[in-house]
Amino acid sequence: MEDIAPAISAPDGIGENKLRNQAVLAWVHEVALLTKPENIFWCDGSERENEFLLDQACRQNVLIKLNQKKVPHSYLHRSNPNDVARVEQFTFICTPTKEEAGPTNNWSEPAETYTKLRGLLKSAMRGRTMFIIPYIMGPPDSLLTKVGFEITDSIYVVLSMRIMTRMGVVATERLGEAPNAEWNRGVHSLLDVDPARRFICHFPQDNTIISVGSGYGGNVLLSKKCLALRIGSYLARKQGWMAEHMLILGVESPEEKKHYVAAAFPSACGKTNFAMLIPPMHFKGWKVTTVGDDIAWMQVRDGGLYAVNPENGYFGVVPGTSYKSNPNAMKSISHDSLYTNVALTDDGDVWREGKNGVPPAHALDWRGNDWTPGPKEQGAHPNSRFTTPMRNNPALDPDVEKGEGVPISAIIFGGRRSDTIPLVFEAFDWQHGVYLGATMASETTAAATGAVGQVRRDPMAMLPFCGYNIGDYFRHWIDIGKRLTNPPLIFNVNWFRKGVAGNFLWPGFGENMRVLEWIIDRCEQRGGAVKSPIGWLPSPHDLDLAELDIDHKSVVELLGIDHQEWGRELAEHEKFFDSLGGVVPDELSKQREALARRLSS
Ligand code: GTP
Ligand code: SPV
Ligand code: MN
Repeated sequence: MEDIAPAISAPDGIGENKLRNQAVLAWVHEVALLTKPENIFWCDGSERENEFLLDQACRQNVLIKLNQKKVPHSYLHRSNPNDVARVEQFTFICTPTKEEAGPTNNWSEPAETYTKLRGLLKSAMRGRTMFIIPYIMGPPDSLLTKVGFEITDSIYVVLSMRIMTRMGVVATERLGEAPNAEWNRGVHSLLDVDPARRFICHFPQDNTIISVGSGYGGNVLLSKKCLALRIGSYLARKQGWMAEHMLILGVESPEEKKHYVAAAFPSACGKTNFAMLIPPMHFKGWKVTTVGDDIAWMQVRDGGLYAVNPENGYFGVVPGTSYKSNPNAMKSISHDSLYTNVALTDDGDVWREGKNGVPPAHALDWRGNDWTPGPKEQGAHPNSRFTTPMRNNPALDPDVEKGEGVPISAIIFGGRRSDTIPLVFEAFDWQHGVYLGATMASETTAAATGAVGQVRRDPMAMLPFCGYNIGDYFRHWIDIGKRLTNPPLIFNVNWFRKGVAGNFLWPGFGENMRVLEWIIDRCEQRGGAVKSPIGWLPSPHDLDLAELDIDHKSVVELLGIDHQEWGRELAEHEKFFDSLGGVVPDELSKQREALARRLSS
């Protein structure tokens, strides 16, 4: 598949500049002088523009049109096989000092890095079209909403950004002409898609992102991890709000009492699935709605925490998504969606591992090679993704556009842990909750390049996404807690605990409603729990397990605390804090000591 498409000539009325902000115009001019594109295409976000670009992308083999009867208005993209996931080792935070980036980030000196990137970008868009994408992150009427511009030479990026953000005129109008308005500068070029020239660089002080050498989602849809999380978290601390790697869901009881919950799970650990949960039959009258599936921007108001989803679409994991596991996602991606790196059936449909039904006898795999089902090669890449507008989601929350956000009753941390961590438990208070987040760990997944299945500490699921010193980030969490007179309760969950046979003990997906109900009960001060050394734990009868096919022994195992495992866990917490070289706030070290005392008493 061609990564790099030749320049596009647009018909009249498409791709023309209508922007009047001189600061943006000057920056675009400067980037054009450096990258020397064949032409410049200003995106307005219109339907006509989208149709034109989709058609061009198909002509250039950047997209393959799928069977329009099976998946209407949907397309397949194949990225370069060397470029299928986020690249944490090539991701940099370029603050004036290394200390500002902190112990968990790759740091690179700003002036040197700009020089290096300018060298790589020199004439990089020769013969190509330079697209300018104006976009906003957040509902149009939110105070938290940010304006961004992404310059890119990838038509796939343009088409994806149109789904993932509110793009076009809405952004240029919001920005206006003020020379000192706050807006994010994003520059992306595919270059030659060579891992040796792949760098994702953030300059928080300049509100600037430069990404080169990749065409894969998380590296190039600069609105998402780069702006909404890395630059976002930096701005959030400075401006007194929070930018978190969290889903946001609404949960309504049969009595029509509604709560909102935000949950931070690391990449490919279940956020999209939890955000789209459909309660099992037994939970008649309960309803779960999605506000967001990946990112939450939150602010303190009247002593409570309020969240908005800055995004406009979902960039979700395809493998494992089926009518059994996630019907809302299946309905969402049944039309008007982009698929990246899945298998293509002979009749123009998409296929991937974990889809219901029998695999096709023959297909083209994610690389475009002939493929037949078997144990050897997977048809879809494990990190294959869908890009779909949130408005496709049948369970979309009605308040998703509400600028003031939705009130958060509970925050949940969770990871992929085969052992040690119980199905669910509750922190004693905010600071203990911050400790749970700061010490959480998860087995690595295919969402980033590198080894899969290794337990690593991933504080608040933000290890790859915190745009500044993690010690200051922990401090920010503690400080936010001090401003909350009505703080959300904090919980920890683990859907992935395994039995001795190596099987998941918990059925997960829709059945996670049983855990969610307990969490809501706790928020309403009626759920039962026992005090344990690690926090408030439900006993088996505190969870509603009616009509669930699970044996009592598994439930006891799921909720159990193994002192030997916790001894090791505690040692890992200490090792992790020590590895951060003294930046951890005292409050959290004290939490660790208190945990140690509780475990040994
Ligand atoms: P990112 O988009 O990378 O941030 O991922 P995410 O956190 O949104 O994860 P997602 O919901 O896409 O799930 C990732 C993988 O975990 C998929 O293959 C799911 O099928 C699987 N998964 C999600 N929820 C559960 C669960 O409750 N139990 C089990 N066993 N697997 C789950
Ligand atoms: C993640 O890895 O957490 C994702 C996918 O949500 S990406 O946008 O590629 O980062
Ligand atoms: Mn994510």
